[in-house]
Amino acid sequence: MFNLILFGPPGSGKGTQSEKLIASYGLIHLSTGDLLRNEIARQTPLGLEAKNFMDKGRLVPDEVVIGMISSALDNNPNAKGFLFDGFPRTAAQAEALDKLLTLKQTSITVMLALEVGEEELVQRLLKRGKTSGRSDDTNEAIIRERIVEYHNKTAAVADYYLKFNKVVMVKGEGSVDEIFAGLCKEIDPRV
Ligand code: B4P
Repeated sequence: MFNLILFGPPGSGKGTQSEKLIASYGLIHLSTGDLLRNEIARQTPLGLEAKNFMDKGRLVPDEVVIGMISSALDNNPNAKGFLFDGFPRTAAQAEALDKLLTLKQTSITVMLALEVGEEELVQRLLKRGKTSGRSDDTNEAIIRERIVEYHNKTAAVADYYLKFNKVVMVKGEGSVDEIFAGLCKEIDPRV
């Protein structure tokens, strides 16, 4: 199996590039952000709990997202590989993911980490906020809080995979197609 983590700060292009990558490589796309927004849209108890955190720019509790990913893995027994988008976001989530994949006799192949400067991130998210209807994209203070959460809790996830020599940095600024080409260059020799 080929299992890819697409990593990077909020607004770095994970969702944008994931759409192109799943079309090219036939991976199952697991985006915790999309799964959570789906729960919110359906007004489930999990969604109502998650919304409280997301609207403030905070991460949703680990047990909530780990449970969602565990179910999603079980629901796709014949996948040829997974693209994890926005997950893991904490060291605890990374450890839980490794355990879940070990149970399935597989592991993470590589983490591709998109590098984008902070002001570019803020501008991209504010621009998306004008049309997306996403409450976490419209307020600059909340966007900056998401970036603080990233530095405090999520950046450590790259350190976790660095120990296993699985992290590759990829330039995340430029056109969507240029960035996609940079990602494919790293994936092609590994699939
Ligand atoms: P996510 O849904 O994961 O999304 P995101 O951080 O907003 O960023 P993404 O990286 O996917 O966006 P993209 O750049 O593609 O998270 C939302 C929230 O959910 C989190 O804050 C958290 O509360 C919660 N959550 C999710 N997963 C969690 C977890 N595992 N644990 C705990 N909480 C979790 O797009 C940004 C914009 O940039 C778009 O408008 C796009 O068009 C634009 N863009 C993309 N590429 C560009 C380029 N090359 N040039 C210019 N603009 C570009």
